[in-house]
Amino acid sequence: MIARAGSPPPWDGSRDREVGRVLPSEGVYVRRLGFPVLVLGSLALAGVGTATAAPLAHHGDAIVRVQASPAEVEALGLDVWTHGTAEPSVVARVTLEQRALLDVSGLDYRVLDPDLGPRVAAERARLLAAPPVQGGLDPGFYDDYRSFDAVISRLGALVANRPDRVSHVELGLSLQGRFLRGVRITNPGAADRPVVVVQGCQHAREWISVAATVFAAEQFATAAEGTELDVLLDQVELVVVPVANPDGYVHSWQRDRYWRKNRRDGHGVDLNRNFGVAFGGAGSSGNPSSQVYRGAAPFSEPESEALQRLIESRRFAIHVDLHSYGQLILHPWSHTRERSRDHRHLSSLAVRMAEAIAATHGERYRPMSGESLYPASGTLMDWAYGTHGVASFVIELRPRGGTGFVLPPAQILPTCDEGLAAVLALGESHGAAGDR
Ligand code: 0X9
Ligand code: ZN
Repeated sequence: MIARAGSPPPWDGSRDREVGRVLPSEGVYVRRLGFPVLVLGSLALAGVGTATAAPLAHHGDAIVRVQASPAEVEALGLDVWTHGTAEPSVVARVTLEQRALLDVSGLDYRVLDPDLGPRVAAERARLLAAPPVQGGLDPGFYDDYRSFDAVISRLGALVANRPDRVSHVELGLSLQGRFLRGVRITNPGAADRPVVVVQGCQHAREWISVAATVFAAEQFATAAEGTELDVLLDQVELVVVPVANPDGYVHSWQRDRYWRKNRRDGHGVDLNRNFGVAFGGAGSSGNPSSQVYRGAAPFSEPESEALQRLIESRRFAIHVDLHSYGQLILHPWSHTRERSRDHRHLSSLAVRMAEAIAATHGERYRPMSGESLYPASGTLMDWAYGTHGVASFVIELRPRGGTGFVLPPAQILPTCDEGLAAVLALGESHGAAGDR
């Protein structure tokens, strides 16, 4: 589907009932005096995405499994999607032009999906045809993926529904001026409860991480008195930030379903390589066109800086960074093979989360250290743990492989159940152990 000139772009969420702003394009917005101001000439800064540019069809893009290291596959310019856990192989997206490069590279590869085009088109058509989500706490919210504006609206509905328990957390603005917003949820009472932060969507295309974070916030926000979740809210304070990378998320809806980074200068920075522990090390790149481009310096991006400020604002006990895909629970370290000082504790928490997940829908999530999957430097998990002693985890949600980032909507709610089960297991183990 191509956006018609003069009509709202199909992906901006403007058909959703809004509490927040409608962003009619990817232009740079700033909030001054409480209202949004479009900065003229901003489209150049925003890169290729404009309100009227047609979404990329991804026709002819194939998914391949290459018998090689992530670094070798990255060097060919392919978009690495996930990694084999048992064997050194990489699943990557390859365009028709890149396929020729791959053919002459001498690397062994197998085609898993010859053409992503139909899947991308089907998802787009479905979202365009879907009825607009209703306001309030309409349960239909989880029937499909939701735009950035619909997510912001939903957070507003949570606050409106339980103002005694839920309040907004403002972390600042993204590069293009969108809200970096979360919610704080706790029961009235003591002010010094340990804080648990759950955040999603550092990576734009990982849409299920947005649904899962909103769902977790909502289950806690609306928990009835005396339930397990309510009792936990007497003991901890929960901060939930569903979209850590709003500009990338909007770009992924409007223009390129497989966009990963933020929108810095059009090429973007991988936020999860932009943090200040092991910045510049293995599994990150200094090449702006790389999918793991680390940026000019640690915290060069407003989005990572906002998360830094959040984590430094309080004594956080636990951090969960939701991603997709692969069905994995990763604990520190990400950047080095060395065991972390808390390896046994962190890996046992990861195992507990995996067990709690399995108990919901029988799905297996594999616990392991980040590095044993592949090295990644400058990650949020390593920084939160390494600098602030936060028990930090990455959960790679569904699917295990298959459809990759485009997870069928029927799997949204079950995956949300899994994310919540993991958070609950962590929260409870923390309450019970009382060790941080
Ligand atoms: O590479 C990342 O940033 C994360 N995976 S994703 O496929 N969602 O991009 C995981 C980082 C966790 N650390 C390691 N795997 N080392
Ligand atoms: Zn990710």
